[in-house]
Amino acid sequence: MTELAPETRTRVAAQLRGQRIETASWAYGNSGTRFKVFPQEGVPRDPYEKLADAATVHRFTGVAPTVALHIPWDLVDDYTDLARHARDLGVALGTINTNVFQDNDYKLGSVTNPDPGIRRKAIGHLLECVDVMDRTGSRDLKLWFSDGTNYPGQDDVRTRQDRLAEALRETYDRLGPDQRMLLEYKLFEPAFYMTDVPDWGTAYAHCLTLGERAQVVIDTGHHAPGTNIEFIVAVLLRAGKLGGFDFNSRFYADDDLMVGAADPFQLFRIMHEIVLDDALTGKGIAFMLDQCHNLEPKIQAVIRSVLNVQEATAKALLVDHAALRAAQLEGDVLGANEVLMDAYDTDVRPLLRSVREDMGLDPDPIGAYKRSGYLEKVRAERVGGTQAGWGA
Ligand code: PSV
Ligand code: MN
Ligand code: MN
Repeated sequence: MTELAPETRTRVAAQLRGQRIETASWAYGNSGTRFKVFPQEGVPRDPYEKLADAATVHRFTGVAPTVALHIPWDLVDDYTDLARHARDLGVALGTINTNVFQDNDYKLGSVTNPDPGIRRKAIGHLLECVDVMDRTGSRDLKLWFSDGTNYPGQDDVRTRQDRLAEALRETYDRLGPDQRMLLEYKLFEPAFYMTDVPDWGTAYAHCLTLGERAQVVIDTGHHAPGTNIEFIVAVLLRAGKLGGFDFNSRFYADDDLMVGAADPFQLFRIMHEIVLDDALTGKGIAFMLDQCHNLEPKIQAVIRSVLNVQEATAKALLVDHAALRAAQLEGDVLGANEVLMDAYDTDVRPLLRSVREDMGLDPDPIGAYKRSGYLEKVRAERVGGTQAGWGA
């Protein structure tokens, strides 16, 4: 690697030290596909143990201090106590994810269901999740609806949008002044003909009507193949409506594989837009992982994912913005592209190792985790770990 100028190194290192990545409680539990869940030894038996695994990821990476919960997958009697437990472990509870997709009642939809009684039940769950946030101190409520239809004519698209708008309004109005609503879109699945929130445009339109604290969340696995996700990032940033990411990677559909595994260049392009907007820290964007580790060891996979995000970020931070701008203004098509590729082609691993040393961490988080004996310990202690909830 060409030596970095000392001032570049100092600037990039400071940004990398300040970066925050939120891990998801469900990544630590057993998961699989609709064909099979292959159980792993040592997986957590309850939300308390999931937090212990998340704290382990934070211990070795130093940049993953919060954990997203999914309600009711992470059902406990006392969320204040769970928040205290998280603090004792050196982490905090993060985004609260709602679940209005697993009850039999939701066969024809949750908040867009034709039956007003079922819509009331679904809204009730969303409001309960805000109660949970009050106890956990979480800032963000993340909404993803599996609602949609399988056949043309099955239900009326516009009426369903009206029902959705009503539910979002009631939930938004229940939020405290420091709480936000993140609305997630997904092209298809489980609905195969029409999804009620299929794309960023629909999510954006609802958020715009709701108010400032309603923001769009981009799950990188939720688009048609070939979609230019960094364009969506840029447009939402420009509009002040990007609330966060659910990071993962995909080859086909919503694969939920490790972020940066399938297309590290796409992740770099996304992070480049973030860096261009100076939105890595301080603008409230939540950088979350939404992944399932069906085959690979889970804690190690989450650590790997955090490192993948860090690597893409480090490369994005190395883009020479002045040179890029100059080439763009001169109409130097290849020159501008070369500026980006120079940054992308830089081996940032030595830089990240030294940043970790500056933070008092082992420069090799995966090696350090493996040497720590944590997995052997939990394998011995935990018998009969729980399902993540997903792919059951
Ligand atoms: C739906 O596919 C989704 O991306 C939502 O974020 C859910 O909360 C999550 O997956 C569950 O894994
Ligand atoms: Mn998601
Ligand atoms: Mn998904």
